[in-house]
Amino acid sequence: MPAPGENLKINGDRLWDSLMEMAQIGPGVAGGNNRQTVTDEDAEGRALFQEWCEEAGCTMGLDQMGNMFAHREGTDPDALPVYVGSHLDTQPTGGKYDGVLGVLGGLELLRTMNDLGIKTKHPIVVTNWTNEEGTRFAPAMLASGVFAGMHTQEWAYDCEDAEGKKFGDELARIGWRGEEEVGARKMHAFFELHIEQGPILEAEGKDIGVVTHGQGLSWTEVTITGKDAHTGSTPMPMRRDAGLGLAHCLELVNQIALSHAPHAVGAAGHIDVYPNSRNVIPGKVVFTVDFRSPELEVIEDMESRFKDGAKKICDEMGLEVSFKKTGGFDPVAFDENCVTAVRNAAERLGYSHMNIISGAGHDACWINRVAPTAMVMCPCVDGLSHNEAEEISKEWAAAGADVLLHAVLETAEI
Ligand code: HGY
Ligand code: MN
Ligand code: MN
Ligand code: MN
Repeated sequence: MPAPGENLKINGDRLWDSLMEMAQIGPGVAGGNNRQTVTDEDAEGRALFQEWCEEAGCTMGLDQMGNMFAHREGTDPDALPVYVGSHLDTQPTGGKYDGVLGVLGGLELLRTMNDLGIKTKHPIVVTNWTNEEGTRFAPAMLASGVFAGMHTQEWAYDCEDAEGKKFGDELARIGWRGEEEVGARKMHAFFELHIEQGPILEAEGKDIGVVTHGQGLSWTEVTITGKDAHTGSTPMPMRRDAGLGLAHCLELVNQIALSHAPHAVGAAGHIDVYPNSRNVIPGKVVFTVDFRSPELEVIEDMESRFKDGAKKICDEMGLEVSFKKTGGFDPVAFDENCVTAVRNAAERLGYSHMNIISGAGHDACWINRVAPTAMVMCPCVDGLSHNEAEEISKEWAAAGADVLLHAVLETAEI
C-alpha cells in the first residue's frame, strides 16, 4: 500500500471557511461561541454539519445519545471503518476551534478524498460526539463515555442542568435523539484532531503535537453549609461563613496541586454562592474541584488530601461539608500503532512535531478503551482556550488536518 505523497494536502481555505461559517452559529458575546450541548444552537450546528456531510456523499447515522456518524464507503464493505471526529458543542464562553476543528477537519478529509478520487479499503466515518464539554450537563465526554460503556444511557439521560432539565429530555426536544444503539458500532481505529488548549506547542515552535497520552481528571462537587446572616450586625466570632470556608478550600486546592508540580493541576471553575446577596453572609456554597495529572496515584492523592483538609477546615469553622464525585477518568496511553501513524504523517509532510501529553480531556480518552485511538494536536495562540479569544492560524489548522489525512489514509489503506 503506497504511502500518500508529501504533496497530498487538504484544502486549507475550504476548511477555514467552514470553521468560520460554523462559528456564526451560537455566537458568544466576545467573538467566540456559546453553542452549548442540546440547545437550539447545537441543533442548528448539527443541521449544518449534516448538510455538508450529505453534500460530500455521506450516509448519516445517529445513535440514542445524539452521536452523529457520516459514513463514506470503502472498497471492502466488510472492513471495519476508521472513525475520525470530535465535538461541536462549546463552553458558554468557548472558542471557535475547540472540538469544531476535529469535526470539520474530518469532513475536510472526505472533501479532499472526493476531489482526488481517493478510495480507501476501510470505510471512513466522521463523528460528532454529543456533550463533550460537560459544562451544561456533567460529566464531560458524556456521549462518548456511554459509547465506550463507562455510563449507562439511562444514567446519562437523567443528568440534570442547573435548571433541573434532564439531558435525555433536551436531546429529544431538539430532535437529535437517534434510534441506533449506542456503542454497537465497531471501529478499526479512531483519530481526533484537536487544538492543544495549552502553551507548549507554540512555545516550542512546533506545528504538530503527537499525543502519546492524556492526563486523567477528577471532578468533585463540594457543598459547604454555614448560616446566612446579616453582614453588618453579626459579630465575627458568631459567624458560620460558608464563603470564608470556600476561600480556605480554594487555597487548599492550590497548595495540593502545587505539591505535585510541574504536571498536576487543580482549580474550581464552577462556584455557586447562596443566597449571593451583598449584605448576607453566605450560608451555603457549592463548587466543583477539578484535579488532573498524568499519574492516577497523584489524582487519588490530591482527592483524598483535599477531602481530609476540607473536613478539617470546616470542622474548625463550625461548617458542614459534603462531597459528590461528578466526573473523572484515568490517564490514558494512546495506541502505539495509531500514534506512529500520526508521527509518520508529520514527518512525511515535513511538519515540525513533538510528543505531548494532552492536558485537556477529549472523546478520544474514552474511545481509546474500545478501539485503537490517537490524537493530532495543533498549537493555539498563547495556549488560550475555554475563552472566547481562543485563536489559531489557518496554517496550523491546515497542518493538523494534513497530518490527520495521512494518518487516516495509512490506517484505512488506500
Ligand atoms: O474538561 C475538559 O478537559 C474538556 O474540555 N471537556
Ligand atoms: Mn474539546
Ligand atoms: Mn473544551
Ligand atoms: Mn486494515
